[in-house]
Amino acid sequence: MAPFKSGFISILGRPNVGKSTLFNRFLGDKMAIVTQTPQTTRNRILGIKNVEGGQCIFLDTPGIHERRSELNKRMVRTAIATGLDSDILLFIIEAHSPLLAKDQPMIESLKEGKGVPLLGINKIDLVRKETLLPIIDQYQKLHSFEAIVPLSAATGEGVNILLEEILKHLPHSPPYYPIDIMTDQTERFWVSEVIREKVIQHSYQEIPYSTAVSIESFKEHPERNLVVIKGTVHVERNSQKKILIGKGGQKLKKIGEESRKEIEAFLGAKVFLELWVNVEKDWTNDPRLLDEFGYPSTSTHSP
Ligand SMILES: Nc1nc2c(ncn2[C@@H]2O[C@H](COP(=O)(O)OP(=O)(O)OP(=O)(O)O)[C@@H](O)[C@H]2O)c(=O)[nH]1
Ligand SMILES: [Mg+2]
Repeated sequence: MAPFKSGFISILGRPNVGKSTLFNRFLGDKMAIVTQTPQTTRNRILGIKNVEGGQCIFLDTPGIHERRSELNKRMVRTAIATGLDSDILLFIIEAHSPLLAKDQPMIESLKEGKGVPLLGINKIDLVRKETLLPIIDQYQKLHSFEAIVPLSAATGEGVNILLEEILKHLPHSPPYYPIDIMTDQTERFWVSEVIREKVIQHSYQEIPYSTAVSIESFKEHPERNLVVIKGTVHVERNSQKKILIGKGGQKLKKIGEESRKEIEAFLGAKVFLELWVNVEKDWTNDPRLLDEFGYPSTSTHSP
């Protein structure tokens, strides 16, 4: 019998290329939030897929981008540190807008990692197949990728081929996690992320970049199959608070309703969700608030 394989696969790339969509597709479940707005993912998110003879530990990461605020810096540091520490570095680019010049520094900064580099060209559902060859050619020259796989995380096309490549390059190792563990994230974190997703989907312009969600209380009442959750959406300015609450509180109500439905389905319980909006001036540059809201500075392997 072939020896067991297990290892860590980091999914890396610029914002909005479809890393979280692919992560969820690999895992067959919504474990990371997805929006049409760049810079959605802010933490490294771990998801485990057990296959015959192997265990893949996928790590979704924040998109690598220019660093403006302290939050941006911490997000990018998290992505780089995760990449440097993993067995396989899965870079993702978009088929319809490959940006070699912007991907180059990102790939350079991760070259000192010990992991096997793979490239996934995502969103092929948006392009004609003949546009792919020149992209493959360009990226092959950029780095010695062990495999380059065109795919669509949205439709699933090519995802199994990519999974086979991952399994091929996964190191021999006993499993890192017991078979019944799917993630290391808490229910509280997942709930805060779902609320943040709805906030982003319902807000415009600069607001998505300025919101954080904290869960003040999470009380389970098993006898009534009920969970009572109190959450706060933090924004940076009063004007943002106004927009988020909306006329007569309509927008916040809609965000709350959509979040509640999804949380109920996930927890398999009735949920009472209370949401508040709080203004924390310039929290995206405040180290103390960043720590408090769940974006600690990762000191290892910083670029
Ligand atoms: N057409 C198409 N859209 C996709 C595909 N994969 C992802 N998307 C869309 O691209 C957008 C961004 O997807 P995400 O998965 O959030 O991207 P991300 O790379 O995780 O983004 P950040 O977390 O911001 O770095 C969403 O609107 C997705 O629905 C794909 O294969 N085809
Ligand atoms: Mg993401």
